[in-house]
Amino acid sequence: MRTQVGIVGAGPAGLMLSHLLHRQGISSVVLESRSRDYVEHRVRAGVLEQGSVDLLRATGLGDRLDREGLRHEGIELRFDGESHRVAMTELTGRAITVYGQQEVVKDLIAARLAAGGTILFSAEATRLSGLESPSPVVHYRYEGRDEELHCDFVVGCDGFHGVSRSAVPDGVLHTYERTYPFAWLGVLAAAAPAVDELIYAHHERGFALYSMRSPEISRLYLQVPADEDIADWPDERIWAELRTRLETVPGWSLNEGPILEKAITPLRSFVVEPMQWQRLYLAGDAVHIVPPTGAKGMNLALADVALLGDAFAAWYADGRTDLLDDYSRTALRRVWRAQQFSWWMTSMLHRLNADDPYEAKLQSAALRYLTTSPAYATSLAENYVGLPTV
Ligand code: RFL
Ligand code: PHB
Repeated sequence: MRTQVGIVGAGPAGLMLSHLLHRQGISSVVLESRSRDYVEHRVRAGVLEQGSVDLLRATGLGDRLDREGLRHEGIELRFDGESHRVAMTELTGRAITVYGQQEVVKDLIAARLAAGGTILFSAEATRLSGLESPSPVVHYRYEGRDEELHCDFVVGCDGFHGVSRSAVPDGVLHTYERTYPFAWLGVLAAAAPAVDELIYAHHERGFALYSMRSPEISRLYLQVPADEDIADWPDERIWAELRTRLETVPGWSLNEGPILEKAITPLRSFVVEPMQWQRLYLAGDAVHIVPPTGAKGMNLALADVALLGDAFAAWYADGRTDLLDDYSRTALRRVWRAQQFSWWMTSMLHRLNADDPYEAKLQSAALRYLTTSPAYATSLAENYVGLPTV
């Protein structure tokens, strides 16, 4: 098979890139190791920055998003038995939209297939070759056979555990990394959210987050130790811990309901530089991971491929190489801004070290400062809703 841009991975990055290229008249094929049903039901991110919403709308993907997405103009911080609202829209003029990642993925798949696009599901890329030539190849397994996808460029959008990054020879890429001694236990529950806005709670037993997906579905997270086993968390234990960490404000209580899904995700900060080698471009979780506390992962994936869409358009229209050459440098500015913000939010809100009361005092001081200083609160707000330029 031959195409102009070969894309590995049908997450938000790969699908959005294929959609953007199609709008520029550039052909692409997306190879995805999982089934369509699997990727459309994988519960992950939920927060879209203003810039991501603008991109989805501008490219014809705003209909269901505008009907079902929940626009939020603030978030709530809970700590030391108090609650404080960060008025994001008042402070920045911008807002976030809560709309599940799997809904973005469903909309993108539907748009690509309606436009005659090619997404091969259950097609696992096994290796890349010829990246130094004008005609690189993605080798993949499909329906029990070894196949080849020949293209002009390969874009690795295959997430943290993908194969694309490893096609770059040793010594070219630099890795910057931090692992945290804790993870998030996330649940999806059939319970009406008890609030209109997200609650980020700092508690002596650990961080908790109250989020949502719709007027009927709540999404909740608990900080747990990194090596925690989900089998040790029966539903009743999860609700009890959520009540302890979130019901710290008089007169406020959670709505409970059947737990539909639960999983534990380790927290990690990770960046690989540069984001390109020869005819291979890397985007999204394949080259950078942020801890979810800043809600940046999916937004960064979309921002990367927005740059790539323009860069390929310039190359195919006029043979211009400047945008492709600048891709890594330009993308990394936003990546590192998000790294710093996500690390800061994570450090401020989690239980870091039980033996170090000094750290807990610093966290309280930072949280209190957010409630009294519009400048500090604006810094949080403008990063959270997404900076237009970085
Ligand atoms: P994805 O979504 O991981 O997609 C990669 C795709 O590549 C496929 N793949 C392969 N396909 C073919 N051949 C191979 N060899 C392949 N190897 C892998 C995989 O099956 C998959 O379909 O990466 P992408 O597109 O870069 O998107 C990144 C986002 O998924 C991720 O950053 C976010 O989910 C992170 N994240 C959040 N981001 C936000 O912006 N806001 C949030 O509120 C937010 N919350 C979260 C999150 C991630 C979480 N988890 C579970 C990791 C909350 C959680 C709990
Ligand atoms: C979510 O709704 O899944 C969510 C919201 C905010 C975060 C992370 C995840 O910071």
